Amino acid sequence: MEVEIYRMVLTKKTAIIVPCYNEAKRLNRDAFLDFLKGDKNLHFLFVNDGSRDTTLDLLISLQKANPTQISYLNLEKNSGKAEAVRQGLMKTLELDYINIGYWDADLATPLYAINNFCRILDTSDNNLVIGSRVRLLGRTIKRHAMRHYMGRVFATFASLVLQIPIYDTQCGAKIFKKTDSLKKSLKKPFSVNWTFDVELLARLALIERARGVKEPESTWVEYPLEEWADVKGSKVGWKDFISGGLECLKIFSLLHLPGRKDRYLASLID
Ligand SMILES: Nc1nc2c(ncn2[C@@H]2O[C@H](COP(=O)(O)OP(=O)(O)O)[C@@H](O)[C@H]2O)c(=O)[nH]1
Ligand SMILES: [Mg+2]
Repeated sequence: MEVEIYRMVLTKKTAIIVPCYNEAKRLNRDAFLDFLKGDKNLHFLFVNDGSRDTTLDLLISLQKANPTQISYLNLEKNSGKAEAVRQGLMKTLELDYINIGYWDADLATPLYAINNFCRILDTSDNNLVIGSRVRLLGRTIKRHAMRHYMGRVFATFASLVLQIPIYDTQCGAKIFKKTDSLKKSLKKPFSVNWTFDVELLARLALIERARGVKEPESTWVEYPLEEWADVKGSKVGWKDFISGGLECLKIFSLLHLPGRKDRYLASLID
């Protein structure tokens, strides 16, 4: 009994989008179901991104196992992670949630970090918590060396494009407070796919600055994760690193070429 009380974490109403593309083998059904027992205010919205395996069947069975806290959205055609996450976020923005985020299906970031992120959002003025894979003593960040170094190059580039000193844009664990700026930043499909996190942050920063909301530096928090692990079965490879660099250049052009920024901003807030 005491254990149950200890585990019960009452976050404000939170919805987490879990994008799924061919995740039938990797998705840990029990981990999601067990985690929900500890927080009745938490909801998972799985987005099946046109999977060609039995992911949809798995999501249907998950939803049946806990219909009040699990739902799914089925995209018939594979649209990429960016669009899958955007569709999921837009769906939950229409509903009554205070915190809205996304989490990779492979649980590279363990689910318990959701509690830590929400605690920050629920007890501060911060409106975004970003999972950050920083290798510090006492933390367990298991990342293949090559992916780590490629990731560091990319993250440095992304931070320069954003002109925000952010350490890790690419970790698939982020939770936002529901705000009008977030809604506006999801209005249009992203121009990029794997680096959509960078474009989403760029949009949020542009919109918030235009509205005179506090600078992102003072309302966003990077949370150094206690644990993170590269999970086998990633579909991201060398080619994606190169296309990620090209995508980042595209975001750079949207933000920094003369006249583009204003047009880009107008397309989001009009
Ligand atoms: N590869 C891939 N992943 C997708 C797609 N749509 C959604 N996802 C999800 O994006 C998340 C991250 O994928 P993963 O292959 O683990 O990428 P990595 O962790 O960056 O190596 C997982 O939850 C996938 O199921 C897609 O079109 N392709
Ligand atoms: Mg992964």
